[in-house]
Amino acid sequence: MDTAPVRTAERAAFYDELAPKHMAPLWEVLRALMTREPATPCVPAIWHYDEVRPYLMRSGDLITAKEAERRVLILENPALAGKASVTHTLYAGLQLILPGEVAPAHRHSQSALRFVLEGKGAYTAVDGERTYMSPGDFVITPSWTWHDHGNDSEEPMVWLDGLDIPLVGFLDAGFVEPGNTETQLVTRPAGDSLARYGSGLLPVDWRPTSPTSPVFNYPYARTREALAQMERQQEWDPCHGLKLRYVNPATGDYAMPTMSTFMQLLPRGFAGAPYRSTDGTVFVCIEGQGETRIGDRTFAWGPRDVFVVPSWATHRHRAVAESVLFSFSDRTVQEKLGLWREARG
Ligand code: 1HN
Repeated sequence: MDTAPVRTAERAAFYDELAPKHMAPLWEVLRALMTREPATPCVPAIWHYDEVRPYLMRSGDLITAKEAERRVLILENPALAGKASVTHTLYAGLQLILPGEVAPAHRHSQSALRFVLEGKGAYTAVDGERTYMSPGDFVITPSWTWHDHGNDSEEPMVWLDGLDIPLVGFLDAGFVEPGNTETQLVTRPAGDSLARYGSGLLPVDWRPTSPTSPVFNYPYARTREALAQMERQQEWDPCHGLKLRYVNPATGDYAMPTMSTFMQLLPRGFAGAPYRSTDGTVFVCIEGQGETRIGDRTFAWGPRDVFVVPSWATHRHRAVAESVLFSFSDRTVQEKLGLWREARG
């Protein structure tokens, strides 16, 4: 299994005969098809917010949110240039919406998550309900739901978009439909979903009709409060510090069917143990300061910086100040398929 068979002249001639018949010898490619361990071409990378923000603001001078439909700068894995992918399965981008702007309604099979980085008071509307967003909020646009964004505030608003675009593309399962109105009709008051489904209660006769969480904004204030309360127990995971996963309150499963999302607290001075898992992961710092060593490279991060850890890359986090990291990956998909693995040390 370790060395390829010799490519004799006779064999090569045979392969040449196979090609026009749309056939190929497996034994020539087996070692590339199946590797002892995941061998992703993806590389680690970081986008420092201070460096990226001026480009985002320049895009704001060049095109309106309406003309662009979504004014986003894609964060591409350096090894996947031109592929609109931050990992093989995930897309990431930074979206800017300026005061008074609207990003028109549409819907698509791809699921989206938003993680708010800057600004306060712009909204995203999902299925007739607007949610007003603040930094650190984790907001969901479920598959095939109408959604539009608007900024009624006085400040630019920036969030990180995470979508399952490459995964859905690989499955050839994507549909998109433009809305026939720019802004969808508001049919429910802001905060309705969170009260209805996110208060440790559920409407008595309600049954889920979708695998996505019925809560579509997980406000940072609540998440931070949970972390602050739990921190008092001083129970730290050697690799993750204190790490929570976002859940669908109706099922206990991850909040979204194709992307897992997490929030973790690293105490000041935390020096994490090495860890790796098969889900390439995008991290965003929302508070604090630290660094993550990925393979043999070290990436220093601070608030609003985004970095990506490829599948099966050994990494360890350190925190100079108490830090909070949001992250997302395709872990839920891998778990469902019985593929997900992790290793410590
Ligand atoms: C999209 O619809 C949004 O709704 C963001 O905000 C990013 C990237 C590619 C295709 C559709 C949004 C997107 C997107």
